This record gives sequence, C-alpha cells and structure tokens, in this order.
Amino acid sequence: MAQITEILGGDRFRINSFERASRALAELAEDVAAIGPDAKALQRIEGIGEGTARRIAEFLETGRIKDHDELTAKVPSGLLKLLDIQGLGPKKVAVLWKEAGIEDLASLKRKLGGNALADLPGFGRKTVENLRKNLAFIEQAGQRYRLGDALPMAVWIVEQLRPVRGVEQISYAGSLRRGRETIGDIDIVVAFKGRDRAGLIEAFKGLEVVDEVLMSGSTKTSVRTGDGMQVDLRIVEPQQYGAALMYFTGSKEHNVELRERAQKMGMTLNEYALSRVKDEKVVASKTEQEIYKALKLAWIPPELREARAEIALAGKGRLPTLIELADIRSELHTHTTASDGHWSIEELAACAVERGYHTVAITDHSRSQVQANGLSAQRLEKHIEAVRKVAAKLKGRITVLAGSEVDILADGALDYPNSLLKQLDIIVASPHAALSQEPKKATERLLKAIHNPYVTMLGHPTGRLINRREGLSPDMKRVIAAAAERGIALELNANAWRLDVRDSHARMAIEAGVKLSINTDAHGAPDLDQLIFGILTARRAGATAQDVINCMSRQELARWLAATRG
Ligand code: DGT
Ligand code: CA
Ligand code: CA
Ligand code: ZN
Repeated sequence: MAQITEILGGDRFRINSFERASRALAELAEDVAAIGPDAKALQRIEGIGEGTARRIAEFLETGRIKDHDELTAKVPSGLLKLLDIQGLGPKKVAVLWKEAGIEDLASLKRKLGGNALADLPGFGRKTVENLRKNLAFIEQAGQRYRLGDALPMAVWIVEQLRPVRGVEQISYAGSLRRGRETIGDIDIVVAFKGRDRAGLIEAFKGLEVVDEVLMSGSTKTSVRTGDGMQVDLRIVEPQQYGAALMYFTGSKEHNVELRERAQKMGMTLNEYALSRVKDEKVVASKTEQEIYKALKLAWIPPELREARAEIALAGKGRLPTLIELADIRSELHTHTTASDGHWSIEELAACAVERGYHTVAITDHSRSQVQANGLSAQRLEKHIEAVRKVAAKLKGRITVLAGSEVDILADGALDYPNSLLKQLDIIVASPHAALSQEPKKATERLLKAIHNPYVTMLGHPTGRLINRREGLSPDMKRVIAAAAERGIALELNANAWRLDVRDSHARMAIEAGVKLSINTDAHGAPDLDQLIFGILTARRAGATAQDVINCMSRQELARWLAATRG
C-alpha cells in the first residue's frame, strides 16, 4: 500500500505510516495471526497505529483489505513487478508509467530495446544501461532451478556446514526435501547449540559458491550463489528443530492442514512447537516424529506432504511404503558407443554389476536417430550378437539383455520392422522427433506404439526437457489406460533434464495398475547416479517397490518381460 500510494503521488504522511507498519510486521517474532483480529491488541505492536491495526484485523477476519483492493485497482496489475528491478523505486516507476506508458515488465523490455526512455527525467544513459542489465537478471533469476542442479548444491552446502562448531543437526528443507522437479530456492535448517552463532553464519556467507549476501541475521541468512540460486539458512534451538524442519519443509498447504488438525485437538502448531492451548505447554518440538505422533499421525515422508490425502492416510496408518534407492535392482535403458553412449557394452555391464544389479538392458538408438548414430537394421543385428557375447561372458554375474530404444515416428509407427523387434529381449519405445505435435496427434501416436506387440515400455513419453522444452502433451489418461490394457510399463526416466513421466502422471499410472520402470537412460556409467531424481519423483507419486519393474527379482523380471509380448 505504501508503494502504490507513492506511485500515485499520495500523501507523504500516509506513505510513511504504511511503511512503518510493513516493517513492524516483517520484524514481528510471531505470526500476526497468532495475535488475532483484535485491533486493540494489534495496536500494542510498536509501529502499528490505529488505522493499520484496523486493516490488519480486517485481513485476519476476511482475508482481504478493502483499502488495499481499492489502491491496487488504480494501477495496472503488472506495474508493481517493476519494483523488483534493482534501481527502480516508486518515483521512477511512476515516471515510466505516466510519461512512457509502461505498464509491466514486457512493455519495459520493449521500450528499453529502442531509445524511447532517453528523454525521460532521471533516465540517463547509465541508468538505462543498468536497467537493461537488471531486467535481464530478474528474468533469468525468476526461473526455477532444476532438481538436478539444486540437490547436489544443497547436499554440498549441508556437508560444508555440518562440522561447524555448535551445529547439532542440519538438513535441507522446502520443495527440495519434498523432491519437486524444480526448486524456487534452497532452504536449510540448522539446530544450533550455544549462543554464539556468528561462526556458523560467517562459514555460510563465506562458502565459495556464495556470490552475494542478501540478508543476514541471527535466525535467518540469505545468500545468492554464482548460479543465481537463493539459499536461505535458518538457525533454531536444538529443541525446536523438528518443528522448524517440518514448517520449512512445507508444503504450505500441508502445514495449513496440520495446523487445523492441531487446533481440533486443542493444540497449536507453529515453527517452534506443537503446544497445548489451555496452558501453552509444549507437547512436542524436537523431532518431526514426535510431533506427528502427538497429532496421532504416522510420520509422513516429505515427498507426500502436498495436502492430497496423506494426512488422512497417515491417520489410518495406511501410508504407502515408498520406494527407496536400494530397492532398484536393474537398469533397463542404456546407451553404448554403438550409438551415442560413451562406454562399451562390457564397461557399462561391469558398472551395473558393481551397483549390485542383477540385470542391465543395452538399448541403443534406432536408425532414425541419425544425430545419435542410431543403428541401421544391419548394424542392430550385429549389435545384438555383440551384446549376446558379453552376456555369455558375464553369465552368473549379471543378466545382459539385448534391447533397443526404438523411435516412435511421428505417425506412431516404430523405427524397425516387427521381424527385427522380435529378436530383441526388451524394447523401449520413445518419441524423439516431432515433439511440438498437437496433443491429439501425440495421443494417437503413442497409442499406436503401445499397441505394437513387441513393445515392453513407453520411454520418456512426452520428450520434455525441464525448463527447456515443453515436449508432447498427450492425453495421459488414454495413454495410461492403453498401457494398462496392453500390460506394458511406463518409463519414469530419471535423468534430471527429463523426469518423464512426471510425478502426477506416475501417480495416475500407479492408480491404473500400470507398472513404472525407473531408468537413468545412461550414456555412461556416471549417469547411473541420476537414479535418485527418478526415485524422488516416484516417491512423490506414492510409488512402492511393487509398482516398479526394476525392483523385481531376476526371475520375476524375466517372466514379466516375456508376458508383455502380446
Ligand atoms: P519453492 O522454494 O518455491 O520451490 O517452494 P518451497 O515450498 O520451498 O517454499 P519456500 O521456500 O517459500 O518456503 C519453504 C517452506 O516454508 C514452505 O514449503 C512452507 C514454509 N512456509 C513459507 N512461508 C509460509 C507461510 O506463509 N505459511 C506457511 N504455513 N508456511 C510457510
Ligand atoms: Ca524453497
Ligand atoms: Ca525459501
Ligand atoms: Zn530417448
């Protein structure tokens, strides 16, 4: 309200009082909702006057503030976004809007392209140049980061800070702990023993990945890494660790439902503790387990904390036993030097043995994948022989399957004739080209491939690349129904660029009784490490080991593969 009033050229006294109230709220140790919609009590907060207290009470009661609604209606809806750009305050934004007709980031970007701002008061060449730079930055930083980039960064930071004096427990929280495919920022929670937190805060700010310190205080420090990722560090007392970890893990919606449950049980839940209402006595706070238990719930894995049905299930003790990394016993989608991989059949198989897998499938690209050195029919026949040789050599140590990642062509036909497909042990059918096809065509295309009698699984069904390429948008209900009918599996490609199928579609598949296959699509042995991203995504879908064919025993898998042959 302060900002809009200033843009509109309003009264200085009003602007100041709004600003003071805003700071007071931001600095409040507790959630203002805990005080309640009591104007008298709110007015006791330093910096909050009569008018503001009334408005806060209005907000706590109705979720809106009439004066705020009236103010926002007076300016274009995209205008306030300009304030996010470094170097643009309300006064400059007012000039841009009134003198140059700029209403949002897009129109600012257009005008910055030309020389249109040169004549405006206060917009010299240097200012305009900086605006360009800062706009470009927020466009880029406004993006979400891929799980594949954020998770290793968070793990590294946690390991750097764990040995720091006073650190009792430390974990990343937020959307990252919930395993989301993209992450807005990294949240880290530390249980710190003792009073001198400076050493920890300095260690955090001094990490070599830190580019800029955004804010720093004794409970919260925020930094930006060289990659533009924001990392929030929150320090709490050891006895509050469970409550804080839970709160900052979220999701927000899950937290809201938990708080409602606590209230019905005569308790309050916040980032510090679960407490009894009647005497404010702390019921549980040190561990998540204790808090869930006091709420008469089983501990809920973070990946499920999205306010779907997890709280009801946890209440009945019926949460699924989610799949874990160690449940995976085979890798069914790999590439070797025969197409675009970097390792030989034998090298790759040896690495699969090292990981304790009982089966590995060699599935190089098919002939249409020219840029990936896809195998012609003739080369494939030779390749099958080569795989069989390695298989014979490694017999007793690992089962090596001769397979192919066969292209699903734009019309749904497969890239090899059935006479050739018949000779293979396993067939991953995937779309690689024509990925901007309209949804209806994409659906027909995938359905046709599913009905080929030799297909074992549909590989990375949409072909999307996270933050880079949208891929196909087929009707996944129909695709999954067809896969169920045919008895084939749906791949959950674990490569962090792909995560295809995504969590929601994996959940649909499980509910329809379709098996998932979690594969890394390894082009070299290090790629096998991508598995974790697929596991996290599968856990978000509620997958158990029973839902995933890579968790079957050698014999079970062999039987299942034979049975998919239509
Ligand atoms: P992100 O970073 O956009 O990928 O998503 P999150 O879930 O990590 O969200 P973030 O970083 O804004 O906050 C971390 C967690 O803190 C969030 O999952 C729940 C909790 N949290 C933050 N703000 C609020 C709030 O206003 N109310 C409640 N109940 N929880 C909040
Ligand atoms: Ca976050
Ligand atoms: Ca955050
Ligand atoms: Zn592929």
